[in-house]
Amino acid sequence: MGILNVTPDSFSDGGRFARRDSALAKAEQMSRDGAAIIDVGGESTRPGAQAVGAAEEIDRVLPVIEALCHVTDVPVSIDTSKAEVMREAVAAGAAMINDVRALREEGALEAAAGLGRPVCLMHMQGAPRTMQRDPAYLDVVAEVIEFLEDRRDACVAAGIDAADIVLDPGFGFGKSAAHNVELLANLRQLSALGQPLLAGMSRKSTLGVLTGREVDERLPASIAAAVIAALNGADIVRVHDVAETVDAMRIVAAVRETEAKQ
Ligand code: PT1
Repeated sequence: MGILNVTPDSFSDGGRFARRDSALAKAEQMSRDGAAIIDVGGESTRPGAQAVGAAEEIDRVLPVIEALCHVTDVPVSIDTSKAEVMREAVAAGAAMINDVRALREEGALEAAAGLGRPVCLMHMQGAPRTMQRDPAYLDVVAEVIEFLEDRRDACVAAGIDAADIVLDPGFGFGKSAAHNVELLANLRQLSALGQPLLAGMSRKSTLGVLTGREVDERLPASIAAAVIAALNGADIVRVHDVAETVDAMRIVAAVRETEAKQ
């Protein structure tokens, strides 16, 4: 899954057409590089980020999703927590809903159930603006599993097909570096829920803590994290650097195939 941020801080703003064209060019490159999904997001949810209104979010992502769905067959995922954005994005062609708040916002669960698209449910402790202040758990792995199981069950009760539910531990969302490492090491335990897993660690601050590297120097660490996630059961990895990660996943796949034959 290639990341396509359509937030003001991700573009040196030359206006909305420049924003749309620049996003499209990036998406087309990711699809040539082998992305299986392109994840379009108009709300920054990284630590410290401010909330954004639905109208502003729609204004950012809709032109990109519309244009993108015309020029590529790669499924587009909409990274949002808002019911209205989900509806508009799916009407414009989005194939999947990725919600870092696991459909807990008002109306989101009903909207997603009505749209009949696969959903990704992510774990987060707190809210983006404040979640890194003092993240605390008794047992981070057990608590993330319990949360995801509850949200999965709520989605099934609301009418979402269990086969359409992807789960994500939410690396970096209300978690210390040690919490994130513990989740990565124990990702296999989440497979017991029986759902596909998504992992997103690309360029995140935990990789900075572990390597001492700035955000634009975290590609090797990001690839290592993606490989470990894949070996520990992740079905989808959400990344900035698609070409490099696809190469790494080819090695994982080759080893997997050999193991399966033994
Ligand atoms: C994610 C994810 C996401 N991450 C899913 N969607 C972000 N399903 C946005 C940092 O510590 O992991 N899974 N959508 C981006 N969020 C962050 C969080 C970015 C933490 C950076 C950090 O640097």
